[in-house]
Amino acid sequence: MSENADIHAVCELLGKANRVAALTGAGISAECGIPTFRGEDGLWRKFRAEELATPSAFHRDPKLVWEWYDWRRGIIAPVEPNPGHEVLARWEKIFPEFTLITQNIDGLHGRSGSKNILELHGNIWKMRCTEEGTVIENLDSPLKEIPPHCPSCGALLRPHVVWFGESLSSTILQRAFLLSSQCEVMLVIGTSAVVQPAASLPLSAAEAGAKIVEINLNPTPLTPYVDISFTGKSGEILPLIDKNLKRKS
Ligand code: BV8
Repeated sequence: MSENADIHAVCELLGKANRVAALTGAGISAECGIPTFRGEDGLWRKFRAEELATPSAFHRDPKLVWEWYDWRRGIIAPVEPNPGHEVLARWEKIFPEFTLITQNIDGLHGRSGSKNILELHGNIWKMRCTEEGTVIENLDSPLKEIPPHCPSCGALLRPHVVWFGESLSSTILQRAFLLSSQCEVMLVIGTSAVVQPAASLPLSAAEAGAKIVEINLNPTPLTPYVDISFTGKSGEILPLIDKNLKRKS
C-alpha cells in the first residue's frame, strides 16, 4: 500500500479506537541526536552497550559504568523532545485510554508532557542506593562525583535502570502486558524488537486482537506480523498521522 493509503488506514483504525497503546524504543529519540543501542552510533569507546549495561560490569568497574551513564546523560540533558514525542503526549489527551510503554531511559517522553508512561527499563535521571534500595532523582550533568554515593548512608549508588540479566519490575511488567492485551491498536515505534520481554508485548497485543502499526527506519523481526508498517522517521510519520487524524480532544 502507498504511504498515503497507509496513513488513511491508520487514521481509520485510530479514528474508532478508545484503547490505544504505544511501545517505543531508542529510535524515537534518534532525531534528537541521542545514539540508539544497536545503531552504528551506539558504540561508546570500544564497548557494546550490552557489555556495560550489566550487573557484572558494574561490579567489576563501577567508575567505568558511571562514566558511560554520565556520557549518555551529557548527550540527553541539552536536547528537547522531538515532534514524535510531542504527538504521543498529545494523543494521551485525545484517546479515552492511551498507554505509553517505553524501553527508553532518557526521560524525553516525560519532558514532552506524557504522564501515563510505563518506563520498562528505568530512568537515567534516577539513582538507587546499593545498600538501602532508596531511589533518588539526580539531574546533575556532569555528575559531581563518579561514582556517586548515597547521601544518607554513603554506600555506592547505581543507575535506577534495568540491566541485561536483571528482571524488570513485576508491577510495571504486569501492567504493560495487561494494557497491551486490552488495547485495540498498538503502535510500535523505533524499536529493533529484539530485547525481551519488551519485544513480546506487541505479540501479546496481536494475540488479544489488537491491530499493530509499526514505525521504523528499517524492517524488524516484528514487521512480518504487523497490520500496517511505515518505513521512515517517527519524528516525521507521527505528525503526518496526527495531522490526518479526525479526532480532537
Ligand atoms: C530479563 C536499560 C529475566 C539500560 C536495557 C529470551 C530470549 C533471548 C534473550 C533473553 C530472553 N529473555 C531475556 C533475555 C536476555 C535479555 C535480552 O533480551 N537480550 C537480547 C539482547 C536478546 N533480556 C534481559 O536481560 C532482560 N531481563 O529478561 O530478566 C531474565 C534474565 C536472564 C535470562 C532470562 C530471563 C532485561 C532487558 C533490559 C536491559 N536494559 N536498557 C540502559 O539503557 O543502559 S535494554 C536497552 O536495549 C534499551 O532499553 C532497549 O530496550 C534496548 C535497545 O533496543 P531499542 O530501543 O529497540 O534500540 P535499538 O538501538 O536496538 O534499535 C533502534 C531501532 O530504531 C532500530 O530498529 C532502528 O531502525 C530504529 N530507528 C532509528 N532511528 C529511527 C528509528 N525508527 C524510527 N525513526 C527513527 N528516526
